Amino acid sequence: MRLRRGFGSPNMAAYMELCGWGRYLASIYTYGDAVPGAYLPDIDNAGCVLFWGYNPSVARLSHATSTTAALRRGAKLVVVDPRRAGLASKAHHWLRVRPGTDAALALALTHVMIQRGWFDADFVRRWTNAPLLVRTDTGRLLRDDEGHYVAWDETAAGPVVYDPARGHAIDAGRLALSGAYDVGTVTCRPAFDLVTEQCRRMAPEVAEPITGVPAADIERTARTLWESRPVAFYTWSGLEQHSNATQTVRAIHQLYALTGDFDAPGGNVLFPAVPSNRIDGADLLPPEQLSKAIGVAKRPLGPARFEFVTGEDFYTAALDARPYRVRGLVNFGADLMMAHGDSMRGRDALVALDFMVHADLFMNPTAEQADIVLPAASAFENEGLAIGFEVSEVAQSLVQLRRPLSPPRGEARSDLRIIFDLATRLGLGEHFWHGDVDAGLRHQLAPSGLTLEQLRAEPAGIRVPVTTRHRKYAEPGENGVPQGFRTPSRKIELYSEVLAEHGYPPLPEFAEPGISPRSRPDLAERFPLILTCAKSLWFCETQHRNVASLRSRLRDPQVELHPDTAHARGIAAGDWVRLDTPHGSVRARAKLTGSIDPGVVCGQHGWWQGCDELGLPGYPLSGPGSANLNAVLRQGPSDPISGSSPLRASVCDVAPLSDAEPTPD
Ligand SMILES: Nc1nc2c(c(=O)[nH]1)N[C@H]1C(S)=C(S)[C@@H](COP(=O)(O)OP(=O)(O)OC[C@H]3O[C@@H](n4cnc5c(=O)[nH]c(N)nc54)[C@H](O)[C@@H]3O)O[C@H]1N2
Ligand SMILES: Nc1nc2c(c(=O)[nH]1)N[C@H]1C(S)=C(S)[C@@H](COP(=O)(O)OP(=O)(O)OC[C@H]3O[C@@H](n4cnc5c(=O)[nH]c(N)nc54)[C@H](O)[C@@H]3O)O[C@H]1N2
Ligand SMILES: [Mo]
Repeated sequence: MRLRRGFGSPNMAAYMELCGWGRYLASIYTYGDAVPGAYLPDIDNAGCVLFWGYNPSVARLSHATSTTAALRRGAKLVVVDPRRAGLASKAHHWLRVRPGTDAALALALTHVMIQRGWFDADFVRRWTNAPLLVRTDTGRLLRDDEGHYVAWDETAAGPVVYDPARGHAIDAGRLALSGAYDVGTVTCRPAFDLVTEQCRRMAPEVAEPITGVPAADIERTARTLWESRPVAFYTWSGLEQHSNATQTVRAIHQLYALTGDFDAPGGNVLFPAVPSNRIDGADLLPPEQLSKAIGVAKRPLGPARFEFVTGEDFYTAALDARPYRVRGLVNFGADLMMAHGDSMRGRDALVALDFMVHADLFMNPTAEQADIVLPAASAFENEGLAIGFEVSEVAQSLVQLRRPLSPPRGEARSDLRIIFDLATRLGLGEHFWHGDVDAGLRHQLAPSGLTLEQLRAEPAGIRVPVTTRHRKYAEPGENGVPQGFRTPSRKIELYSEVLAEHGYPPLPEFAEPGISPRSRPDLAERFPLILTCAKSLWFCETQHRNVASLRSRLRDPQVELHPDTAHARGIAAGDWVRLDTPHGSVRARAKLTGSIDPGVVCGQHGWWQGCDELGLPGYPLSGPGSANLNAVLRQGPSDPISGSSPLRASVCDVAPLSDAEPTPD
């Protein structure tokens, strides 16, 4: 980031829109902070853990371990996942949602909570913008002459102004959450009244045929969420790779706000951090470069606002010169072609570049397109500084400078070394401590009070005591007014005026996935099944198929399907099958599982590499013999806010691999 900004580019290309932007943007426009990115589930103290599109048994073992401990002490667990994966088998409620319909489920749960009074009305009045009045004529928040918000005082039966800088003029407990009120010539309703109405339209009986989750389970789950508070939640890539990703996570945030557990013990808490200096060069990018971020015109609230370019927009810039032609790429590790949908368009985009550098441990399909490949040393060959380990107060207090386990091989250098040397040769040495990596680390560490020497002497790490403060939003800020949240209203914004101003729905809504049997009946006959995907326990993303000890655990790409779906197509367990989408076919072995919906199949991305030691094949990037799921998925229609690609709710069919198509073995 520091090199990019020092160089002057506002364009960071990666794949955060496939596992991060949806929830980040949704929470920035709701809480003003990243939830769960920064506000993490306090699983150790939770009464109920909610995992939504997240399988920590594969993805993050520390969360799985603490959840198992929480279950042992009597906490409840709710898992929302189309598959009965990981902890879903231990969950009190496992909701088998149809891929991409999670927003409908969240709205239905919220409806039950509101209707039954299973929500923290006091918190909602005081800390969310639910009491603010919305004009029925324009659908926008009512403002007084000075531009301040207005709410309705139930006791005085009249309007009352809310100025974020001064706080509420009256006790917020008096503010109306429902009803219609005439203010001057306009009829207005508290935002919460609109939330209630919106959720009522998605009552459990309505949501059942959309989501596949029985109405009675929705009712029971809502009860558990309320009765087992505090609720701690986490969402991840199950919700990200969708055309409706941001609104879906907004709907979950709305639900979560109703519990009142935000930043409360056992809820989602911002754990303190050991103080350190920022080193991402935030001040180095000339401000005028920001408006040149690729994608900022198309999605002004999206990743480009934060200097990230989505894969889709990157390819379009490289191939179609929109908004301008991208000519060069300096890439550290990212296997863009394998990671993004439409791998072949990705290859064409990289080919169209004038110049590309790639730093990696191994050659991968993306690296093959580079003009220069720089060999990077692995994490195990480098020193690694970590200031805090995210998941709990205890983990956050640890600072570690990990020792290398062995020297780098050949000409390989650490990424830091490569970056510092590149910077120096580009004339940016002044921003890079003149090439001295240790000096950079010392700068980063300075506020912690620790030195590199102390850390080198204690390779297991040193603890710097930190203390968690809860409900920081209630702490007094200027003039003794509670500081609230980092949103325009300083409240949790159930109604987002920012979204409304940019033409997006101000309240979370469900939109059918862009490619599904319901939204594309024209495709449904030929491709009747819904295709989603999930990570593998044995490999990280598109890596590691070359490592014999891992590949021996999972030799071939897999697709999970229901036995009825398989039998109807003459497929037996372990058979090689052809996975057909509107964009082509790839192969995988059938894994039968009775717990998946017969209309849903789950594939794996990332298969390209062979394993010489086991004599197992690699697979072409696309075309006959390919096992690359992303060759037959597309980057659009993407999420209008985050630009996320619909990799987890598209359509397909499955067929036995015919004799004319030889299997890899
Ligand atoms: N072992 C291992 N660990 C990893 C990784 C890895 O590749 N391997 N990758 C790392 C990275 S980069 C990331 S981003 C994280 C991701 O971590 P996770 O998000 O936990 O990873 P997944 O298993 O892909 O997805 C979680 C669950 O989402 C479900 N899912 C699929 N579609 C939907 C849907 O429409 N709705 C809902 N509610 N659920 C759905 C899947 O069935 C899956 O069980 O893992 C990290 N950790
Ligand atoms: N269909 C589908 N597509 C997906 C996903 C999905 O669930 N389904 N998941 C998406 C997600 S969440 C992500 S994060 C992306 C992952 O996208 P990828 O880019 O495939 O990520 P990785 O496989 O983790 O690593 C890529 C490269 O980093 C290299 N590498 C490892 N360590 C280092 C290092 O220390 N330095 C350097 N320079 N290189 C290193 C590896 O050798 C590898 O070549 O894929 C996305 N694509
Ligand atoms: Mo990811």
